[in-house]
Amino acid sequence: MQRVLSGVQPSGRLHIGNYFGALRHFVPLQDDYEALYCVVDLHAITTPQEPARLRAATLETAAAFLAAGLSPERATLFHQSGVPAHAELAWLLNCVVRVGWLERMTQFKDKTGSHREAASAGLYVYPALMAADILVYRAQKVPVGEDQKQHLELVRDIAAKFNHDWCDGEEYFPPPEPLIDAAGARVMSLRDGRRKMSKSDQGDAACIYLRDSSDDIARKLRRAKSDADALPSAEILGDSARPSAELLAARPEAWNLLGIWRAANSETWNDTLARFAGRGFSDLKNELTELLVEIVVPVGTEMDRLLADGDEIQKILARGAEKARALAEPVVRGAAERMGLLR
Ligand code: AQP
Repeated sequence: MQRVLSGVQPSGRLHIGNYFGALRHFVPLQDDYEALYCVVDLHAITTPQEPARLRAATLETAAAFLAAGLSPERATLFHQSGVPAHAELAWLLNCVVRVGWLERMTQFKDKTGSHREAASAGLYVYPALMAADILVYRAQKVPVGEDQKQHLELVRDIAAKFNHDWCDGEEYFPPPEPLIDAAGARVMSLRDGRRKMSKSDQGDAACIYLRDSSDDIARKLRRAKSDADALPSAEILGDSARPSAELLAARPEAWNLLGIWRAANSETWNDTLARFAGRGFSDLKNELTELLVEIVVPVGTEMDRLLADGDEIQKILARGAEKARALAEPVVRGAAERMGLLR
């Protein structure tokens, strides 16, 4: 059975972007793969985190895994810092990855903007830790959003260089492949359709969180940014199955709300456009509210139930970490030996 690995940062409250872009796709994979899903707390601390909030967000992220439908019996659910082999292999890989490669990573540039000098070194070498997360399990498949494709390419480069430099060409680390779901969505902020919906977004109105109530969802969608035109019809796509970058740039808020509908209803762009063609934003917002309440509120309610007993979640993570350590430790040992480190 092939192995998949993916992670979510406990850097804030989980939102519908995390759900439609990641969690919902994780669930069916647990039946077809040996699946490992981790709460990547070591990634979260690459930006400042308040300790009590980080602990709470770690439990909340694990609760979201479970509420979305992941089963601790079928998948290994754990917290990254519970498996020290991730950090250990990350150091070895820091000595493999080239600065020139890291310099090309657009996420670092996007996240730091003009404050590059003040960013943590951890944020800069984040891709080496991501490489370790995957390679320490020799995972063959990695479910990622479009935004992570560049990092995964780098992971493949790091694996190839390690194999070449230290293993006489033996494929010690298999090159992992992305699993990008065609129905996957990139959900944008409700306040600015050009920016990604993000956990670390300041202000509540830009995100629909998984634990939002139906009133919160209705209010946020009512106030979501819109424009003055009627919604487009399917003809605007031409021969393409999805809106082009030009279309997205011209009406980012319209495409975002339509895209959330499409993802939530698991349908094609053509079907979504056919449904809303020529109608106004208020119709879309009303129908989207109903649909999201139906999907999101049960997930949030289950998260609340699970979080009422945080001990149980901690036990699940601890058991998962124990299983993950048993897989990861021999791999990091083998890598260290190949590099000439005494064991
Ligand atoms: N807006 C989004 N639309 C679709 N998918 C998304 N993901 C995140 N935001 C969106 C997917 O969720 C998974 C977990 O993401 P992550 O925690 O590793 O970090 P991220 O992508 O940086 O998520 P955030 O919410 O934007 O967090 P912060 O604010 O901390 O940076 C990934 O598979 C990601 O593709």
